[in-house]
Order: sequence, then C-alpha cells, then structure tokens
Amino acid sequence: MRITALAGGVGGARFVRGLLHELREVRGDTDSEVVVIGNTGDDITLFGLRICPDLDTILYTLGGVVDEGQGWGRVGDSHTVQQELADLGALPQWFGLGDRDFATHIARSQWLGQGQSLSEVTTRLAQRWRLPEQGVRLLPATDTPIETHVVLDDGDQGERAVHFQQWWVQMQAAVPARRFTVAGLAQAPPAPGVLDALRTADVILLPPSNPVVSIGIILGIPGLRDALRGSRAPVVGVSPIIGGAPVRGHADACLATLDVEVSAAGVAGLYADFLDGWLVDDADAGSMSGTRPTVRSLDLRMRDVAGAARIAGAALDLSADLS
Ligand code: GDP
Ligand code: FO1
Ligand code: CA
Repeated sequence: MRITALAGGVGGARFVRGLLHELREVRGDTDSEVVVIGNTGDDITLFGLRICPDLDTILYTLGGVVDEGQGWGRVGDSHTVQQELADLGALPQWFGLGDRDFATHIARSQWLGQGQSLSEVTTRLAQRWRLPEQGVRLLPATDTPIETHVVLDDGDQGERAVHFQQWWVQMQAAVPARRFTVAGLAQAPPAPGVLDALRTADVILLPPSNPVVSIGIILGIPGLRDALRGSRAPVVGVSPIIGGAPVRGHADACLATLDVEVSAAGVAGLYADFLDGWLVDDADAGSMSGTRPTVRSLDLRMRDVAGAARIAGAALDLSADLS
C-alpha cells in the first residue's frame, strides 16, 4: 500500500510514528511505503542558518532522538552555542536552539549553499535518522523558500508583519493576528515527487496537524489542493481539536484569524472540498452534521506511541471502508 501524509511538526510527527508502529509492529506490514509531505512555511533563517522546524521535528521523532517533553529539538541537548551567542549580544534569543540541533542547521545551510535542493538536503538528513529503513520518504512540500508571516494591528502605524515563529514563540500567539501571508507561496512549485505521491497514493492521510499554519500552508502550494481534490484515493483526516480546544499550541488563535469555529467541525470545513473521512474525539461525537465526510469517533489523544498507532489504525480502517 502507498500511504501519503501531509504533516506539520509535533502532531504530524507523532501521528506518523504511530502509523509506522501500526503498520510494522501491529499489522506485520513490511511492504507499505509512507511518503510524508512536510510543511516548510515555519522555516526561518537565524544566525545565517536555515532552520526547518517541522521537517526537523519529523526527523528527530522518527529517529527516536526528539525531546518528548517539548515535542521538538533533540533530547538531552546542551546550549553552549546559544549561551555564547547571548554573551555576544547576537539576536534573537527568543528561539531556543540546542547544540546538536545547531549541527543540523549548519549542515543544511552548508549543503543548500553548495546548491543542493531542500529535498536533497532533507534526504541526507533522513538517512542519518534511518527513515528509508523504516519505509518512509520525507519530502518538503516545496524546495522554494517560503515563510509564513503574521500581520498584526500596529495601532496608529497601521499594520506590521512578523515572522510566524516570532508570533508563535516570542508572542505566544497572544497578539491577535489580522491575517497570515506566505512570502513566496505563489511561486513555489511542489517539490519533486510531491504531486506524484498524491496521485499514486492508495490512501491520503491528514494527521492532527495545525489546519492553518501547517496543513493550510501545504495546501496553498500551487497544484497541491487540486491534486487532493482529484485524487482517486480516499482522504482521511484526524481532528487536532478536541472538545473545542487544541491539544497543544495555538491553533485556536490561528482558526480565530480565519473566522473559523474552533471545533472538529470547523477544521473539517476547511477541508470540505476533498475530505472523505474524519476522525473526531469521543468528546465531539455527534457534533458533525451532513453525510460527507464519513465521521468516526474514538479517543484521539496520542498519549504514547501505542495510542498514536491506534488512531492511525482507525484512519487506515476508515480509508479501507471508503475505498
Ligand atoms: P506543530 O508544527 O509542532 O505545531 O505541529 P502540527 O502542526 O503537526 O500539529 C499541531 C496540532 O496537533 C495542534 O493543533 C494540536 O492540537 C494537535 N495535537 C497535538 N497532540 C495531539 C493529540 O494527541 N491528539 C490530537 N487529536 N491532536 C493533537
Ligand atoms: N518552539 C517554541 O515554542 N520555543 C522555541 O524556542 C522553539 C525552538 C525551536 C527550535 C528548533 C525547532 O526545530 C523547533 C523549535 N520550536 C520552538 C518549535 C517550533 O518552531 C514551533 O512550535 C512550531 O513551528 C509551531 O508550529
Ligand atoms: Ca510547525
């Protein structure tokens, strides 16, 4: 079976790790291939280094080296470089970067600087974390640099835009966003293999990733949304919203900016033109109306790998029923 998933950072990574556990350990399926199309809108250049938080979160999670507590970065990392940068007065300091994580950004920046594409660089990093051995290909949604910016109300000054990471990490998304704009998006073709992975998939999965700044950005890549609409495979998603609130992060602030209700139904509405199946939490059972998508409810909290595997299994079961 060919499985293609669109993914942001922590929610996407934990879901894909569960999916692999479900396939390989629970079902004994060693053949199925998983292609993950990762969000690059969060990417940022700091200290001259290109940082791809969502791709790295997937790499570290599948590599078994992620800091589980925070969900991103390397477990047990030290912060010598960051401290030295602080002592130098080099800014910004609001983005926490560990030493081992720094090495990833240095290698990526070096390889990009030598003319390799982000896809090629990501493949090299994926080899380091043994993704091919797990039957996973991680593709950036696009090789063209894109960056999500957040437009804020600036009082008498009108409005100003900040990088998504500044809004999310430094401002904790507490400042209302007027809108999101993605620099470079209209001229960012899908990376090699992305449209193919959607066209040839037997199943397309939407993990419980942020519907606006993770999945929403990927869907904005020219041709992506049409590929989902036209796909022969069932598209099955998992709600990142449980009982009217995100499980973690600030998806509620993102949805508010789009005037979309913070609910499983609100998120499904954003995918209405291509979504065939939708998994909601038991708390939200009965909250969806209409005949499409087909809805099933279960405990959607990914407390551990086995829990995420159970959810991924339910998504596969639903897609099989829809095929
Ligand atoms: P980010 O890039 O690190 O923000 O990660 P993603 O975009 O992949 O996912 C973020 C979303 O995952 C948030 O909106 C959370 O509500 C959702 N999420 C995180 N953990 C869980 C979980 O255990 N269950 C469900 N259903 N959603 C989750
Ligand atoms: N998230 C934070 O909330 N604070 C940080 O200091 C931070 C640093 C960081 C460094 C590398 C990396 O790959 C991710 C990092 N994240 C951090 C997570 C991440 O940038 C955001 O949570 C997501 O991109 C939001 O979707
Ligand atoms: Ca992210």
